[in-house]
Amino acid sequence: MIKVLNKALLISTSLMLASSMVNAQWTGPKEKPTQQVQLKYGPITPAHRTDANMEAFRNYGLGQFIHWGVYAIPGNEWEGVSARKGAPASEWIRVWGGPTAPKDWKNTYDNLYKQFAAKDFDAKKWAKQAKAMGAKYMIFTTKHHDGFALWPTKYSEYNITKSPYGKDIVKEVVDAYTAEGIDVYLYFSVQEWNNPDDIDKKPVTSEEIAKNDRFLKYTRNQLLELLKNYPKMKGFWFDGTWDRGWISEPEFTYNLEKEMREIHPGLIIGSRFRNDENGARHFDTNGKLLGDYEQGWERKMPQQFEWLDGNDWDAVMTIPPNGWGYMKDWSGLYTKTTDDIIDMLMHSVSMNGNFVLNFGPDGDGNMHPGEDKIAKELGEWMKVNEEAVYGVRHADFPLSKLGYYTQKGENLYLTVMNRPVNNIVRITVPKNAKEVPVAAEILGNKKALVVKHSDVGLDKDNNTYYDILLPEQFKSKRAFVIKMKLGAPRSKTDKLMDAKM
Ligand code: FHN
Repeated sequence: MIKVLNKALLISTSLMLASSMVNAQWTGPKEKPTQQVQLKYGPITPAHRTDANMEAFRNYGLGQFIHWGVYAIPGNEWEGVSARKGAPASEWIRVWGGPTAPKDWKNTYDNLYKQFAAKDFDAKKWAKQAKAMGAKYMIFTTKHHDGFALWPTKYSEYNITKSPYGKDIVKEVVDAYTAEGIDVYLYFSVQEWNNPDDIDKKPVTSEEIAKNDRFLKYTRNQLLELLKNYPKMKGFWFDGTWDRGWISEPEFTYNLEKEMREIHPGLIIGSRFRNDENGARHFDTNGKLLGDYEQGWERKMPQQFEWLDGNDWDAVMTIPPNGWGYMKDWSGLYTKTTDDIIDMLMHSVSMNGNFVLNFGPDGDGNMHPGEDKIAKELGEWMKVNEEAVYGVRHADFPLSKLGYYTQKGENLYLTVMNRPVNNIVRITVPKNAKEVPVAAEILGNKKALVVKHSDVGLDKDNNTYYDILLPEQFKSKRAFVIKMKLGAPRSKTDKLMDAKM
């Protein structure tokens, strides 16, 4: 019977995930509504906030996500049996169903907090590692879908004070990262699997209405508590807001967003917090972004800059294909390499987004050795190349097959992912450009590179070309960055006779 129920839950969970993917509009160009309607619960903050907090968000470039909670104890397996085929992700292990699920698993899971001793947890060590990796902000799971709060909340018994660890983990994280100059954002799942008041449906009966009301009140209390307890935090990273009870209360969530912003001026909230009165999420019925940045780029990358429609955004990424919480066993899975991560980081920043790399520490508080390796290698790369990552913007140059452009004022950066075999890095520049590459060097190697105007003379071509010559003896095992100085063109692009056809 339990197995049947587990299976049903797993199927409904997968359907829910699948349907949220189908409804998602962020995987391609967004269709703009043809008409604008009057809305009561549209955006609260102006599009493209320009205050200091939002400017800081725009300049982060690289962030760290940490998923930590009682799901770290099993690490996607239990008593030698893997949950890989039975749970959608390691931090979703509570919903493990099907033939491999342990007997009475949910009950076992709900008692795991009694083993959460976190004996090696050292927030300062995590923060130092994040700093060395080059992260400028971090997002920390205060409470995931299982409902276990890592702070001593007054509003639920299911919290860290009941575990053997006992101390306020959220405070330790906020303090340690802030001390390292890394801004902290609090991840908060609205949906709670083990909360009987979370009905995950539009309430209809008086009992459902009472439950949902209690659940909304409880969520508000916890959020205001987090704001009060951790005033150094910069924003919330919401999740689980696909909850149908939550979606059914747009007036409540609208007022709550206003209230939180009043309590914590400058607060940054992404597009996952709430929906409008028609249930539109991320973007309201008029196509306007709900929140300060687009928060739908989870394990995905925009192919075209235009898809982003000028919005701020972040991409959050796992190292294994999926699985945000600790996964003991990475064998048989493709785990992203440091080169993959550098590629996605530069892809993101070249399109005005931040890239956030996820870490899932084990139940003792240690990062996975694979995460340690990537953090170290990425940090080494960032040390040399950070100038092409922090505070940069999309560069309005034709795309290069060789890598990603970023720009800061008169400096244009090309992160070379694909080195040409002839060592000639060709930069395509519109013929009418007022600014073209006039000098170049490789970051980490101050020697000036030769820059030549190569007016190839292709008929009907709107572009001209600048060639940067890489020294043959220059070797690099990873992507490298060419920093170019932009200036007025020093040579003319010849107007040739059009080819007669
Ligand atoms: O269901 C969660 C998942 O476990 C994880 O926390 C990710 C992180 O972005 N968010 C949800 C899925 O969108």
